[in-house]
Amino acid sequence: MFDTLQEKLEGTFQGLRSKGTLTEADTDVAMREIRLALLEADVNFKVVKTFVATVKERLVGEEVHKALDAPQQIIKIVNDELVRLMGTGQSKLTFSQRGPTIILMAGLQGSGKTTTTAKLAKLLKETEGKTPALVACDVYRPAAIEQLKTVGAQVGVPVYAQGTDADPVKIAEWGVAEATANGADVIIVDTAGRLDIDEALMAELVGIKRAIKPHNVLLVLDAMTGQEAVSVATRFDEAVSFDGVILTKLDGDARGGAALSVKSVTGKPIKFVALGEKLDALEYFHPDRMASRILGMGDVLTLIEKAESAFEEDEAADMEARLKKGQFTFEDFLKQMKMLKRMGSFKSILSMLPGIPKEIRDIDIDDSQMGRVEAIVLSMTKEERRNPDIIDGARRRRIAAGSGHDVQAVNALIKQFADMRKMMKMMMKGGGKLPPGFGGDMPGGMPNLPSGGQFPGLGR
Ligand SMILES: Nc1nc2c(ncn2[C@@H]2O[C@H](COP(=O)(O)OP(=O)(O)OP(=O)(O)O)[C@@H](O)[C@H]2O)c(=O)[nH]1
Ligand SMILES: [Mg+2]
Repeated sequence: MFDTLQEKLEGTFQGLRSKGTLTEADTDVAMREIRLALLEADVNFKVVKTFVATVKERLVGEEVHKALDAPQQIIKIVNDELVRLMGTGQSKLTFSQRGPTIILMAGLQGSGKTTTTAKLAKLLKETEGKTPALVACDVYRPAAIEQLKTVGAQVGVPVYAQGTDADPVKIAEWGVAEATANGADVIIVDTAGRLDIDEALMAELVGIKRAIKPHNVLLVLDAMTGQEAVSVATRFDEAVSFDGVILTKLDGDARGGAALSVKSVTGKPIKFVALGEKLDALEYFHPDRMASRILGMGDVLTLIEKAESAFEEDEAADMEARLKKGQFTFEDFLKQMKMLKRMGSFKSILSMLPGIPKEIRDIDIDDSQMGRVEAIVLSMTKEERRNPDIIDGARRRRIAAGSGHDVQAVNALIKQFADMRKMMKMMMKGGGKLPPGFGGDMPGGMPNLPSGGQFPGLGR
């Protein structure tokens, strides 16, 4: 699903992440790529235009978050805006307070109404503990009623049908009454498909709607039809007015345009998505999850969120200032370790970062090593942590004894720390940022983890 879009955006973000800082030109290129990717994914051009404008505006105006570097900012904003585009929050069905909840299904021929009717019954039965029933109002195709009976049986819900001679409006009224009498608390009415917006059939749909007063009119849209789906939605809305959309066939090579445009163009939320022919392939629609799926980087976003919450902005600014002056101390180091711990194990952090070679992901990083380093640093006095230069032989022996490690371990840690400080100072003098990668991207300069080895005491 969304493969092309995902690939394109992934490429764009990969390019961004390989840079430490972004120039205005970098950002322009990225925005152009995002715009093209969306257009190619068949997103309505007006939607794309507004989308790109909003992202740009936020990039310029946004208070820059300290814990995020420029590429991360863009990813976060694009993600936020994708979520907003598809609707904020999950959109639920309206359940009736008194009597059964009635759902009317509408849509073009072959969009997936009948299949989805059964899927929805199954979903509501299983996740909401409902007792659904189905009503067959498609009298134009003899096989349609049989089809609904078959899928209904497969999901274990009764199907109310009267054959092909009766009037669909009458069938709907009768079916709802019967199903109610028999104890159904959700009644889903399947209707005939239209090849195109057909006046007579549309009038019939309006008639059914008037007769049974559904709590939810759901439009079933085939995501494979791309932008066409959006114009279908607009026209259906004008004719019958619906409450929400079910997007089907998202498992195919749908380019995603419909998912991304329909809410924005019609104002009606996507309530469910269907991802296959099987009767359990229906899911509630979560805009946030869909955005991560499209960006193909749910994990990166999780990481960004974690970094945001773990790192106090003031702390970061403080640390950065000291770092620039070459005054990074064991105290700062301790703070960073605490932050790292809050974010999870080294390994889980590595696994969340994109672009980390597999060999490095697979390195067995022992978090207890971190514990050892911490123990040594904690055995230092405040004075020693602030001013490592005073740590002479006697002090080293005391620290070793206090931390339960030998003097060699203390020596190694202090040496590596000194090297790291020298390196940071050099880089800061060069006016540059720390090297890209996790460490370098964090203000305050985490030692550069992915390229390994620099973490004092880890012995690599
Ligand atoms: N791959 C895939 N196929 C689907 C999905 N939903 C429905 N289909 C298939 O699409 C075809 C049409 O589905 P139906 O449920 O008969 O569509 P309909 O809207 O009831 O069609 P009419 O009654 O003719 O208007 C069937 O072959 C379904 O199996 C989906 O999410 N993914
Ligand atoms: Mg059908």
